[in-house]
Amino acid sequence: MTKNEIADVLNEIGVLLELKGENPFKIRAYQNGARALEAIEETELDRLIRAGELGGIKGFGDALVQKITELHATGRLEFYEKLKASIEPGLVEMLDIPGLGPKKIRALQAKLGITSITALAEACTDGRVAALDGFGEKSQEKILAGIAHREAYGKRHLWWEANETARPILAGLRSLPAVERAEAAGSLRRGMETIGDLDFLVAAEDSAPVVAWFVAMPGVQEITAQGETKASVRFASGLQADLRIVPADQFVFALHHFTGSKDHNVQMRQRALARGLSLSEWGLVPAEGEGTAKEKAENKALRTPAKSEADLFKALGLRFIPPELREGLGEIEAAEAGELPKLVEPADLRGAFHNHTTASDGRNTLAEMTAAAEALGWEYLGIADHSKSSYQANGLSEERLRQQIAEIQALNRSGRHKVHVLTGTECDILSDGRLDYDDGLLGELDYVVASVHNAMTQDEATMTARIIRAIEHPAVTMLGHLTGRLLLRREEYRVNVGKVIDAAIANCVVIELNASPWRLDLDWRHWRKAAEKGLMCAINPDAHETDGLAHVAAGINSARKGWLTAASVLNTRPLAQVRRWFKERR
Ligand code: DGT
Ligand code: CA
Ligand code: CA
Ligand code: ZN
Repeated sequence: MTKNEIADVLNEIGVLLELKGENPFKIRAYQNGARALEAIEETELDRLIRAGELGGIKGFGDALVQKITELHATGRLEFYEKLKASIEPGLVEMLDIPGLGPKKIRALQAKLGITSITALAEACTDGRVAALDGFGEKSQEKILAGIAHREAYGKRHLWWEANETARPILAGLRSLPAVERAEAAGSLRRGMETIGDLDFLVAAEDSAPVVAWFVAMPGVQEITAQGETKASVRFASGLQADLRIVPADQFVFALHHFTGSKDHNVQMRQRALARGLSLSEWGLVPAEGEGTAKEKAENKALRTPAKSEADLFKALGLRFIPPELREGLGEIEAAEAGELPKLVEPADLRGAFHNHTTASDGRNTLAEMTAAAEALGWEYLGIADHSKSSYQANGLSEERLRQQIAEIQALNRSGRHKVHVLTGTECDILSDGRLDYDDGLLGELDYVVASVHNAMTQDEATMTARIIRAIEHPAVTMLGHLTGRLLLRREEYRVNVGKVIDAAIANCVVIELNASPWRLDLDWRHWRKAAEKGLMCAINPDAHETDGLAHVAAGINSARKGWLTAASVLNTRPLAQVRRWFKERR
């Protein structure tokens, strides 16, 4: 196990112990242990364990040393597994509800005997929760809203997580001898930010072994449908997956159909009809004449052949439309006119600006983040740790930020890495729109990302004015996660996005496309129009650990859905041009 995974387990032990009402000192020992672990380098942990010197670190007692060593060596911990098994699963589930921590959950259990979310919903509806000490009407309402939200959104899944599930399934399908072609379709292929279910499409003459393999995959919790050429399954996460198997000559039409979106499909069918053709999942055939679309498609003389989707589009007088654009938002008109943009691609990125280290709430050190960026082949890595008002995220004081600047400059001078590290900050936009550091310090940085992290419930006019005030500050280079949404978890701030975009353009301020799979903020639906008006984008992973840098892939999806080309994305440019852009905008 890596040190970050070990730290996750320690943190979770802390939460579970708190749920059990254990001694606060014991709980804090795990929390502190996790934090201390996050702050040391991976290689340092290996060395300490090998040398038997882990106990020398402040805060690591014998019990902790034993547990870390066991996790590091085996990836498992008996103590943790027993602890988990000793707690009602319903109590652990309640932790997902905003506003409910271990203390409150314990109180609900102790005073009202509540051990499940269903029982909790009932108690809220009856008003029994509001009557408890430390709860009240407001918090009862909030809990009920949280439960409703969980039900409404619990059915969708983050693209990133859905893709992690889909990848091995696709590889598995492709490795079956019976399978000629296999693709993931649906919203996953279109790069939507959340996914209802997975859709797999396979070309095979003999479908039985494919269905048999699919329903017997590891992790399948339930088989919800099973037929000769299709099947549906559900995983423990609640995510469902559909499989369809078609003959090879139908594959392209089925792939196009099941990629969607519905709106795109409807417009494509209308276009086909206008040309006397009928387009369906079975094929492209003449609209006139005897028989259903399916029967016609089975007649080789009638159907239009297509080896790839490009052939299908071409048969309707269109350029190939990338799946991300297939939302029925003008892509067909653009394809007809030959005006589809050349969309930004993963390989275009040369770095990113908004990343954290252990100096604030990141889990990897500056050196580790830099090495990870280098491994990705990046030319530059921007460090933007939290500012001092974000004390919950261990934001940097002026003194610590100056230290970090010096540390980064020394790292760059050392020539140890090919990647150049840029000095930045994720500076809080205070509730009145002022910034969290003075102008002198901000001026010492390569760039400034300004973000809202508190007073998130301001009304629309106040929030909009607050953000625009920050944008108008000459030191601000870019705006972080404009709306503050957390997908499936937290709504956007009330903010007039259009006004903020106009202000950013007027002040030459970049708006980031925060690529964290939980954020994808600013939403792709705004980007096409904004970029046409001249807004500059930066695809920022907001990485809090080395693995987080890879999240730029999710940002690329959203950027492509927003019709963005490399020219509108600042971090596709070489370092020298980025520097010039920073300088000339002032
Ligand atoms: P999701 O799963 O909710 O994230 O979204 P999709 O787009 O993956 O939708 P899904 O799984 O229900 O169906 C996959 C594709 O199949 C969808 O994008 C378009 C196509 N499709 C499904 N039902 C219909 C329909 O009633 N009419 C048309 N034209 N296409 C459909
Ligand atoms: Ca789907
Ligand atoms: Ca589906
Ligand atoms: Zn932030």
